[in-house]
Amino acid sequence: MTSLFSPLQVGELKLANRIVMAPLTRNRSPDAVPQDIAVDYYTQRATAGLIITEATAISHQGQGYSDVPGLYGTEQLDAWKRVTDSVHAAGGKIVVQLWHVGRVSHTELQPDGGKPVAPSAITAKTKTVLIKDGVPTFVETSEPRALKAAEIPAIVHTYAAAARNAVETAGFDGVEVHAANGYLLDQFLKDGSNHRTDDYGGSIENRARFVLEVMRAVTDAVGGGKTGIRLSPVTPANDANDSDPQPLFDHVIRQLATLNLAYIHIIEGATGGPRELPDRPFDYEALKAAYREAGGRGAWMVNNGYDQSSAEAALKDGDDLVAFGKPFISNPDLVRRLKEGAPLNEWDKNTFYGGGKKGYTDYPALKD
Ligand code: 8OZ
Repeated sequence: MTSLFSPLQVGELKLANRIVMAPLTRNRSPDAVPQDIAVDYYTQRATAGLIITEATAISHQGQGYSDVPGLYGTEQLDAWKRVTDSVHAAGGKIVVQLWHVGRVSHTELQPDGGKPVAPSAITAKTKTVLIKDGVPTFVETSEPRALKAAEIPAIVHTYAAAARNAVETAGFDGVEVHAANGYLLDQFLKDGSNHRTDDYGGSIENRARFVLEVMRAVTDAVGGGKTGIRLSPVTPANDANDSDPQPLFDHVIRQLATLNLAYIHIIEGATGGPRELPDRPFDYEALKAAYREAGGRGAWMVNNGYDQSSAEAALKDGDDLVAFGKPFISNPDLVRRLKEGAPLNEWDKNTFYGGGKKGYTDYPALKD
């Protein structure tokens, strides 16, 4: 019988179990460079079937928070290589999450202090984090400017270049395109943030064009078997909103089915909140069925507030992988703890974002 501890071939990746470490923003990379403590942090968690790194900017323009890592400079790539070498030596698999925040940014974080970019010049009703003198401070996001259609091909190219560098230079086993949580690609998908009247706005086909161009470019660069995508059909995170998400994501998932992806990663409900939202209903089973009907064979990964018993129930319902977030922050050996039925360490949310080892690499593993 399949359990969380059964291995699974996911695209080109052979995973030891079905327990995935979800991407978790930790704001401990000054100048966008992961530090030595990041090597320890990820290595401590290498028994996860798959580690998905924290969201990692594909370009300076794609940055929206202080001290989040990047993939666009030699020093960043070299630092990530130390992480991947160490995770591999510990027997783990690790993919990097490719991130462009779009309008969820601040002029202070942008090249030359410019406006963040977005599908339309609509400010997100959300906050970002600037770290000042080591203290994380929440600030309103800045007013963005609408991207010109002529600027989009360069961003598509930047995603592909980041993917290629991630695999060829930084040694990642693959990449996950972050198309969730109200960031750039999600902003294009959803009509609350996309008011464009060109080929990238209006109809569902037009709003989905950008993310599908990115997915084709990334899979051309590194192969579908090394590529996943994260979607969040109804999350309100970062002011994301669509008037009719079911047909939108039905279209997206059917197109993705043609790309031979390693996996599809779905955030159910509100990111970090309830999986069911009464005012934003969504049929995830129908989404999965549409993917399979359209020929999609990638692994189906679910995320958001799962525990061991709901995760086992998800596998029974035909999901393939379950991503755990906060439990992995406080339990480096989460896989072993679940397997042995051992108690879990509690997490301290005061040390989620920013800082050093405390709340990062000092959560204890079980003793032998
Ligand atoms: C928490 C804080 C900052 C960013 C996401 C990348 O929600 C994030 C993120 C989460 O996807």
